[in-house]
Amino acid sequence: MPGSPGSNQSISARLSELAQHLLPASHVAVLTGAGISQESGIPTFRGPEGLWRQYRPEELATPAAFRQNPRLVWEWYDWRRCLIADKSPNPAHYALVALEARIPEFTLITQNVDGLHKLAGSTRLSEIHGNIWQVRCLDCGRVGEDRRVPLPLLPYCPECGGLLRPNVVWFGEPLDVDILNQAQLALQQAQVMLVVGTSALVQPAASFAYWAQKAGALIAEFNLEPTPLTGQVDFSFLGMAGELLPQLVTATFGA
Ligand code: BV8
Ligand code: ZN
Repeated sequence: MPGSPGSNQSISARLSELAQHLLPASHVAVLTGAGISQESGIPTFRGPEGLWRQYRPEELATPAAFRQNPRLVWEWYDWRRCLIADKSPNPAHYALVALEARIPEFTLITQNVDGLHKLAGSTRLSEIHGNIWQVRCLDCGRVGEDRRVPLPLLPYCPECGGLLRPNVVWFGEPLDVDILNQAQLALQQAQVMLVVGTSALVQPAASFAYWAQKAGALIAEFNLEPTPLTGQVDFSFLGMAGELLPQLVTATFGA
């Protein structure tokens, strides 16, 4: 299999091989995870310095945890918001903006809630797990942006006074059905799919590459380490997304 993990071709030769598939592609889908923001200084979930390290996801990123202890859950999200507030997109985010400008039907599906893809200028963007800068009212359902750092210990709805929650998808919560349908369509139509910086553990996002591959897409994974996906992909690039993705853009469209 070309460019597969075992091949001893150089990375630039494998990137050029992938570029030959990317250049003529009219439909491209990209899935990103926390790894694409790691070089911006935002800890990933499951890495050694991971966000989940201090806490277990089941303890915090669930509706039950919020019902039981909204203060603790908000403390964790507020700590993450303060951490993210002064971080900027890195070359990997900008490389995807460059691809979006050059590929007719480009869809970026992100699991990240940090908002860095939007900040970098991505517009064909689907934030399937929500956005940490948005809040949702438990009473009137109002969704709005709230960029206060820090937040009041418990934030309340400016409209009705109801308790606010982060507008993100927690474990055990379904993804927005329209967003999921849009993603599924993009994955069905993709000729090439890039999977960047995700441990491919959380469903349904971890199945997206299989869906695309079944529909005929060529799959390229970019990660620091192998994942459950690596054995199935057409190209596996082990390295920093902030280095590899700009090299892919240059290999495909020139400097
Ligand atoms: C649902 C938002 C159904 C909140 C997140 C048993 C089997 C299968 C599934 C389940 C199961 N039990 C429960 C489930 C379902 C569950 C699930 O998948 N659990 C897993 C843990 C087994 N899924 C759900 O609950 C989903 N909903 O299934 O609903 C349903 C249907 C109808 C009605 C009711 C219910 C909802 C899941 C969404 C959870 N929300 N986040 C928040 O952020 O606080 S998940 C969170 O982890 C992130 O959003 C992200 O999506 C996810 C995965 O993390 P990654 O992004 O992959 O990050 P990670 O740290 O893991 O990995 C980073 C990677 O980057 C590493 O590989 C690393 O090597 C690499 N990297 C690091 N640096 C770099 C790099 N790569 C390149 N360059 C670098 N520089
Ligand atoms: Zn309200």
